[in-house]
Amino acid sequence: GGDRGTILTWTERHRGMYERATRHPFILSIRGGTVDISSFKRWLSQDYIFVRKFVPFLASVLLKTSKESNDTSDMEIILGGMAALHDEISWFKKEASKWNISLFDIAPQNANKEYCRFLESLTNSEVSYTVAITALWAIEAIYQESFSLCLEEGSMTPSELLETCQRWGNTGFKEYCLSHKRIANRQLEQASEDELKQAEEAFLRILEYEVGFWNMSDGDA
Ligand code: HMH
Repeated sequence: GGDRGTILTWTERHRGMYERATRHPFILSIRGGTVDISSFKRWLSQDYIFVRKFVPFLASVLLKTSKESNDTSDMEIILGGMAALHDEISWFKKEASKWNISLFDIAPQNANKEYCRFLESLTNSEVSYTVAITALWAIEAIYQESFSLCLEEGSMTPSELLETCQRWGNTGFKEYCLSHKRIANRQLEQASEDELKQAEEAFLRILEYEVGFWNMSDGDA
């Protein structure tokens, strides 16, 4: 806790796991220019399924915001995320057609199913706004950190993957993630011990699910 913020304390406490989620071999292969395109296509297809399930999760966060937040600007931030998600779904369709992927007949893999089931469990009205916004921050921040690595100077990201990396690696998305982090830290500052425990637990589970998600790109998962 304290002035540094709970999120920073947790990312430091679980640094190893955090780095496994944000510097996964799949991401490093994009960054290094050696990515296997069939891995990329597998990731893209699975992520489309995930993003569709992410919509009701974000809607549940919006609902919790309206009921539990004391700061009216929170709602605008989440609502902005909803608009961005609408755009994202169109982008997935366009990107899939660029790679000749049909989005209609994709079977979700187990790691994806488990992650989506966890997302659904977070939509429960008994899950507090504090826990939900912490989870939302973690889910978005992992993608933001991962894909921004692929845009850093010296990275050798293939040009046909730059648009994907910019989708989550751009500065606007970084700002969006920082807004979630600020809200989460503010909520966690006032949270009970029990709620803190639940939020940290959700954070850890998300790190594990994200690693499992990246692992699917490998094809043997
Ligand atoms: C698996 N995690 C996964 N997919 C995403 N699109 C994001 C996070 C970010 O929205």
